[in-house]
Amino acid sequence: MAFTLPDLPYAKDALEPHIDARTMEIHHDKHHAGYTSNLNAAIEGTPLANQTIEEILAGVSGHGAAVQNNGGGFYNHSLFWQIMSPDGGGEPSGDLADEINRKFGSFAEFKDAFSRAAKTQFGSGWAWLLVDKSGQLAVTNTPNQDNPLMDICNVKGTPILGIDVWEHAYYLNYQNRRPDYVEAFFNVINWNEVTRRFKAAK
Ligand code: MN3
Repeated sequence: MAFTLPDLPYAKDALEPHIDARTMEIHHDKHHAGYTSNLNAAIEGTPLANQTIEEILAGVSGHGAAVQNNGGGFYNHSLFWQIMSPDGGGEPSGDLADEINRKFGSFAEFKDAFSRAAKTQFGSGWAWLLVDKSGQLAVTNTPNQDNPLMDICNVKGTPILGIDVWEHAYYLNYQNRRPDYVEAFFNVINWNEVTRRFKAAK
């Protein structure tokens, strides 16, 4: 069973001025489409073709670089589009807000930790907020298209929020100013979707 490139859940210009339409177009239609088709090519005719993407990533250490890079790229971008929204920004409420305050001290301290993880990831990669194996919130970063679902990741768990810090995610609008992109990202975070993923992961 082949994986399918998901549609963007909003128009390509919906996240402007924070993320520009041209970046969204190339990012979704070229990069994410490429990861999806390359993943399908890598698993075709293998036992992995009958697994979910989560199952594939959980055993990724045994599947080779093509599955690791493209499987991660397929999953990460599918999550990324969902956890952004033109109606996003602000702060979470309810149980997720309580858990963030308990774990990080305050929303501001969480934002600092997540932003630091995004800004200090050397080269291409992602920063994550995840629910770890003990049910605790954690922040981490990963190189390339790795993510916390992978058995090779140091901090394992279920990602509920992620930011793509590959240059293809921001270079047209922000050039080398990754910190400005990270700051702008907070204006489009879909906390309703992050909360849904938090509850599902607990
Ligand atoms: Mn990307």
